[in-house]
Amino acid sequence: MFRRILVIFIQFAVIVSRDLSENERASRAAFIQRLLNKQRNLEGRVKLLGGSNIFEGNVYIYHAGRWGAVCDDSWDDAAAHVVCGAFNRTGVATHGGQFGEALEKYWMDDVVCEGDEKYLSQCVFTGWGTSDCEPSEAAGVICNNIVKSVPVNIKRNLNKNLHETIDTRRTSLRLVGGRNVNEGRIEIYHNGIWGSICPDGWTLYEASAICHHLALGFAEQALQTDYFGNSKIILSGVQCLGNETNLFMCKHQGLGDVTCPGKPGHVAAVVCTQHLADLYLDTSAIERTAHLQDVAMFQLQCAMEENCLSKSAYEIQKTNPNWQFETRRLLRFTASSLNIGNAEFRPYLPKYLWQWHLCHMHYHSMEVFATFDVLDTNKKRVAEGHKASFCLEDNTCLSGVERKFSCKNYGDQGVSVNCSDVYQYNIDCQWVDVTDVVPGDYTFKVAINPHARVAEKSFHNNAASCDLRLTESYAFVYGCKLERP
Ligand SMILES: *[C@@H]1O[C@H](CO)[C@@H](O)[C@H](O)[C@H]1NC(C)=O
Ligand SMILES: *[C@@H]1O[C@H](CO)[C@@H](O)[C@H](O)[C@H]1NC(C)=O
Ligand SMILES: *[C@@H]1O[C@H](CO)[C@@H](O)[C@H](O)[C@H]1NC(C)=O
Ligand SMILES: [Ca+2]
Repeated sequence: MFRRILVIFIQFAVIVSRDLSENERASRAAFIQRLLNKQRNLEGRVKLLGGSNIFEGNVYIYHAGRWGAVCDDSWDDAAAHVVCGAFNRTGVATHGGQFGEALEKYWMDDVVCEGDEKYLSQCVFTGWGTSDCEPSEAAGVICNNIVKSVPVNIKRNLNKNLHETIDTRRTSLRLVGGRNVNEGRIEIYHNGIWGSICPDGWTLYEASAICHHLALGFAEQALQTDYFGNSKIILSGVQCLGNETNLFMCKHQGLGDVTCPGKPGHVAAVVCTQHLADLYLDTSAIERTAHLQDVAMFQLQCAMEENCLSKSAYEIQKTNPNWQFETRRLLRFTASSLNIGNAEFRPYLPKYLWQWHLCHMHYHSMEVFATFDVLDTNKKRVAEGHKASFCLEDNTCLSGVERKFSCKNYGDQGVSVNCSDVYQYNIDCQWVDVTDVVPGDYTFKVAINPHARVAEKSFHNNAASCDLRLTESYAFVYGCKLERP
């Protein structure tokens, strides 16, 4: 029966296409054009499904003509911020298919956002369709009811230094509601009242300025919570670099009667400590070891699985039957970081969430531990390599210090005080794929703990910004300066 209908349908279709008039042809072409335009307009769009309204649900993103789900590995509130930003709202992340299993194949995995990206596709992720997640690992968001008055990316430009808008001699700061003097919500005294700080965009950078200001050491946690109680919010849009000695050196958006997106009752809070790790990136090791190497793609299969090559490599793999014999040009270098703090550096994820990577036969404990970028003179990124921490361990230690952390046998991961975690230039993925970069002068950037996921005493020694001269045959990296990621 079905077959018969099908046969009739095909005959019908053949007749129709044979007898198309010019007009019909034109209208059909227009229809296809509209379809293609629609696909192009939808590219990168997100929608939320499975929630009780259109502002919550599992996240689906449109790419290359179809909708796909997002896996919840590394999914957090910064990503939710980006998704909800499309509705001019803020939001929180949900995990483990809170709104049901993923209904489509995964388009994205290991998504790491800064929070101020305009589109989800601008965040770092493993690459379109590269995911080994189960349908139960769908990532979702719950966007808040509060409509943001100003989109995040515009807000950043409106910020002013706090010391320009307040009389710092009549303003003070205190922690309230903590279990001890080192923690609590932050209250600021202004115009005769003590008020709280809006927690929107509150990170370890802002928390660091608070702990420095109050002479309580360093920021261990930056919290957006009502756990320590709350009071009227009188300061919003606070943005710090993290090295300020007091809050007044930071930027802010509103003071007094302010609007604050986010969960009602939640305010900015901190936990300060005297004991923290502090990774110090060795710039001389980068300058000394950077060099080019041409490698055949058949030697890079593991690296391809871990997404360590640029997009063109994956296109070649798809379109060229002899892709194994193509070569990639890699800028290899050694990244070494010494813990100069007074506490161990421990991975962001607890051990049970570490991922076993079959190709390299070890666990990954932090999704993005380091980022490497090549920027042109307009600061446009022309090549990037992002690398999960293969494994954090004590590779070398100063004399008299014993190695404690080792990656062997599901060992504990971390970096001890006065020990270095070293990624030698000759290990897989310790490179930037510069195959598509034309010779010229560039900036080469390396950053460790780039999203400040793990607390450190200072983040201003976590990144190196270097000059890179690329010619047809060699690479020269020089003039590295330490800075914040
Ligand atoms: C978000 O705000 C911008 C600027 O105020 C506006 O142009 C845009 O239409 C708004 N979007 C939504 C979904 O409300
Ligand atoms: C903080 O770091 C920035 C560079 O990231 C620098 O320009 C500034 O002077 C530093 N501020 C302090 C107080 O050290
Ligand atoms: C680390 O090295 C510094 C400088 O060499 C030294 O002052 C400090 O005591 C060492 N700390 C530990 C825990 O070994
Ligand atoms: Ca550091």
